[in-house]
Parts: sequence; C-alpha cells; structure tokens
Amino acid sequence: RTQQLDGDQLKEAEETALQPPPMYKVILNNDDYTPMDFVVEVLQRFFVMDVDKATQVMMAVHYQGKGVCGLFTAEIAETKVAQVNKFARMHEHPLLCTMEQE
Ligand code: TYC
Repeated sequence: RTQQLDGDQLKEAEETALQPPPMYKVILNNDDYTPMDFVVEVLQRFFVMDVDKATQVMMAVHYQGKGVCGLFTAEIAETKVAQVNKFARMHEHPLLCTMEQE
C-alpha cells in the first residue's frame, strides 16, 4: 500500500535510498577436525577463489582462529553462511561459517 510522506519523511527516505546498503563479513571459524582440503574446497566452491587463494585463507583461519571469506549484502551473506554450513554438515564436518556487520 502506498504511504503518504510529509516533507521531512520524504527527505529522509531520499537520503536513505542514496546510502550504500550495510555490508556483512562472512567469517570462517577454525576447528580441530575439519580437513584442510575440505576447507579449501569450500572456499573455491562458494567464494570463487582459485586454489592458491583458498589455501592462503584456509591457513590464515587455521593459525588465527577465524578469517574473512568476503564482504556481501545481508541477503547474499546469509545465503553463503547457510550453504557452507549445510555442505559441512552433509559431509559431517564441524566447520562453522558465521557473519558480522562490517
Ligand atoms: N584446523 C583444521 C585442521 O587442522 C583446518 C581448518 C582450517 C579447519 C580452517 C577449519 O575454518 C577452518 N585440520
């Protein structure tokens, strides 16, 4: 349903429309059990990294505890998190993917 806006509300809506959308970091978390090769495959499959880049990110997560896989709008970040966690569970690995606002 169309809503009537007064002058201030219109100005606010116009300003909001000009703002870039909030961005979310998709985070991969380290654990002691998920095989390194599986993490590399996940990064290639869901974050379109080549094997060298995926290996770099995987090792950074392994040594630092967590790492950023990419920066996305809310809906895309939520989809990536759900896809990675589903894929990990399907293969019975504890790999955990999360997101946080930038
Ligand atoms: N720490 C795991 C191992 O030694 C590898 C690993 C890396 C797991 C990154 C999760 O997000 C992760 N097999």
